[in-house]
Amino acid sequence: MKTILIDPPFYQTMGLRNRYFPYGLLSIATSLRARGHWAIVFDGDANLRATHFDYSTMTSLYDAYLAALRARSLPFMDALLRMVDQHQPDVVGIHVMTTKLAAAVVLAEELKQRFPSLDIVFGGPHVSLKSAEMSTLTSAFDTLYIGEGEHLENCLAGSTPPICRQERLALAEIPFPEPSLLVHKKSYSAEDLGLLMTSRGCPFQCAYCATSIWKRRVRYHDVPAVVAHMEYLYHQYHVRYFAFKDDCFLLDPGRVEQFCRILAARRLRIAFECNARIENITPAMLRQLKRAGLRHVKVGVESGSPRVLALMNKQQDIAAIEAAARTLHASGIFWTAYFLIGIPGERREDAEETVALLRRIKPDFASLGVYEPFPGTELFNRGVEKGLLKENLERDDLFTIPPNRYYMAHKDSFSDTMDAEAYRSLVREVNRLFHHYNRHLGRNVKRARSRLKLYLRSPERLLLDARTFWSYVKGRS
Ligand code: B12
Ligand code: SF4
Repeated sequence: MKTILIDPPFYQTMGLRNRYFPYGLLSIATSLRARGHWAIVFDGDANLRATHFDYSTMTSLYDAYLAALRARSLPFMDALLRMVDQHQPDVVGIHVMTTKLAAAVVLAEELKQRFPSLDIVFGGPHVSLKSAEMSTLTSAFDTLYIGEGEHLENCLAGSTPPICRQERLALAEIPFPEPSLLVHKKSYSAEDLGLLMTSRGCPFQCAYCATSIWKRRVRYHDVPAVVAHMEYLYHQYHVRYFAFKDDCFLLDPGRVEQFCRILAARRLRIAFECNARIENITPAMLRQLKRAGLRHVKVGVESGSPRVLALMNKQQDIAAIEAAARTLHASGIFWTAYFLIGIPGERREDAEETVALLRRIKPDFASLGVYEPFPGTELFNRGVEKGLLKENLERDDLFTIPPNRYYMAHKDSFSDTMDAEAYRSLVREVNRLFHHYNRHLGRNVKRARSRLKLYLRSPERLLLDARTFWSYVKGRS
């Protein structure tokens, strides 16, 4: 079987720099290759023409995304059509996240029009969560694939209904993604190739998070296999900085201890970052991780309001957040706190408590998310019940509504506690405060120090970070 797997362009339509490579698609391609099939990955967001570097301005760039969709002129379209023509694959698989849904639909339709007999498969989080909706938006596909795609060849076209369901796979049988299968391999920095997922699944159920696609049981890759793959990327692709994007990398202390021990024994000169939950932050664990190369931890703080934390089903309290912040500061490791505002039920006072918490815990970087409803989340279901959200999109929405406003039942606000103008002005105000907070010189120096080794090895990263920082300062001053 010959397969081209495509990540639809999204950031590229807005000139934004993308980070990383399409991990899930590369995992599928690598698995297919291991069983003797031919497969490559075409990344429609490969960084060939980036002009913007500040993601916090993304919502203001959505007009460019919508314009590209309406004109049906997506970046890379010609190159992609040429590639399909040249390789004549049996299957084209398209990755669909909710944010990229419209681009995926346009891409599939253009491909179907040009190559009517091509077998087109849609897969990815949005398809796994909203397969019934997909059929109402377009008919330019042969199969909707629900679940993990590594065994794609088991799903053949012509099945009725055109839906394939894959049970969860044993991670021991799934090889790590092989970068040489990326069509645009030269457009990634060594750091971009350091993206790694060592587990799948999360036992928690935060109400805004779509991790239900993985179910709650956590599956792990064996630690020795993880370190062996790091070593491979180190030697083959010169990766010196790894980003572990596991939902909760520090969940199992025994596994973390094993990871640090095996990694230390390999004596690689690397650094890494990971995501963590508050309750997994302990001084002992941070000490061993720092010795192993941990330079950046990203922690979900989310809100300073106990009421909103409960609405989010976050299962953490303010005292625990403050204790973890003290531990992180004492460790000297650079840390980012993620915050989220604007969920249904949140009031202005709650957002003010979040800003007050930010000022008390003083993370090295404060990332602010503004609520966007994603199908498959508890907040989505509650929003539909309350009449704030509609259950399904209509085809027109794809070309007229920016992705951060998908599923809104009423124009302009998801809020049931504020009118649209009050909601908008709160978001603007909190955004400004966070932006101001992140411009602090001392914190930026600490970030640069945490990336010193990386800069010494790859000076172009320093240039890129400086450019990102500058566009951040310039864009919002
Ligand atoms: C790393 C990551 C990112 C990276 C991107 C990395 C990359 N290029 O791969 C960055 C930081 C850029 C990112 C950004 C965002 N992300 Co993100 N991200 C993740 C994370 C943590 C891991 C993704 C991953 O590699 N998973 C492992 C692989 C193996 O899984 P996978 O990609 O889903 O692919 C598997 C299956 O879905 C399926 N599959 C996927 N595509 C296809 C295609 C075919 C044809 C087939 C057959 C099967 C198939 O098979 C794959 C292999 O098993 C996930 C959470 C998670 N645990 O998955 C969130 C997640 C994907 N992100 C999410 C969100 C919301 C976002 C943002 C919108 C956040 C924001 N507000 O800005 C942006 C949007 C990005 C965009 N391009 O549109 C949501 C998606 C929800 C949804 N309904 O789409 C997730 C699920 C987080 C969550 N728990 O809610 N993200
Ligand atoms: S936000 Fe993190 S901890 Fe919560 S359910 Fe999602 S992945 Fe798990």
